[in-house]
Amino acid sequence: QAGQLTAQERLDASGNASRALPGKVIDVAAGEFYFQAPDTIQAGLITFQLRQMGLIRRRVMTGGVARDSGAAEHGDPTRGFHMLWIVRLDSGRTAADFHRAVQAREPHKWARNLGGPGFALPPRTTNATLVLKPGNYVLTCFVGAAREDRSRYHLLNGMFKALTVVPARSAPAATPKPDIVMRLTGDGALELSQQVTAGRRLIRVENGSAKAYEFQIRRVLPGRTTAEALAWQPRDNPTMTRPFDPWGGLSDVPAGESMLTTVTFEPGDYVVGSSMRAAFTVLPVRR
Ligand SMILES: [Cu+2]
Repeated sequence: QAGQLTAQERLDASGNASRALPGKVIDVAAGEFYFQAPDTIQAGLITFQLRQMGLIRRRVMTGGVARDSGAAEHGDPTRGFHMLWIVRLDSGRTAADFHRAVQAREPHKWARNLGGPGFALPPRTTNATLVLKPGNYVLTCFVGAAREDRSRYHLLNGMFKALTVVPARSAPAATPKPDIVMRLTGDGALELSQQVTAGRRLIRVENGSAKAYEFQIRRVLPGRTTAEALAWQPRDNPTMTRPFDPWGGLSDVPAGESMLTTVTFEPGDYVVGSSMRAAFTVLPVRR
């Protein structure tokens, strides 16, 4: 589908959009099964920008394979589907300790999941903005964690990378004020601070519930309806073409916390919410 990209998508794909993202922008590329990212960064306001570099990107760019099955390979429907979680480690713990503990199914209270950027159909990228203190971190992908077959668990397949955050040499950038606040309430409703108009918008996603929240933005495809997008389930895949494109979002917003993400909306219909909770809200975006 490469020929159908908008000018904005080409901008996003080329990385030029990172100039408009808050704080220091850290580019993270994800594929099977690796992250490419810096080893060391300075503390402060950081935006992680996640690019898909693996099989799903190759398939979308060549356009030859059905977009719906773009992440599937070897019978694994999420093999090429990657998100980023930033995990903060207590002092003295390493990324190798973290990997070992997960592999051995040992408790690891010394590792705290901060969330991160979610998935968008490439060449679109996703991003998450947060303030990082000096310390040891791990960049990882928890896709496949819930599956019985642990060979499908991306972290255990090597998708983790140590990140050291060192004290900053200059004053940190201030956290910018969001354009829109989307708040998940304790009863699972998503409340928006205002209507969304087309353009680049900084969204603060607040999780007022007691569980981590995967936040997804899906753009309803032209000719398809929001009702179809709301009703669609992954199991519909073989019989019903996916009625939306994954447009952006966050892998996790921890319970009781919030996270910032910058999203460029084109006019059209979107649904926002979480497939983990089977709860989506219709979001019409006008000029
Ligand atoms: Cu992954």
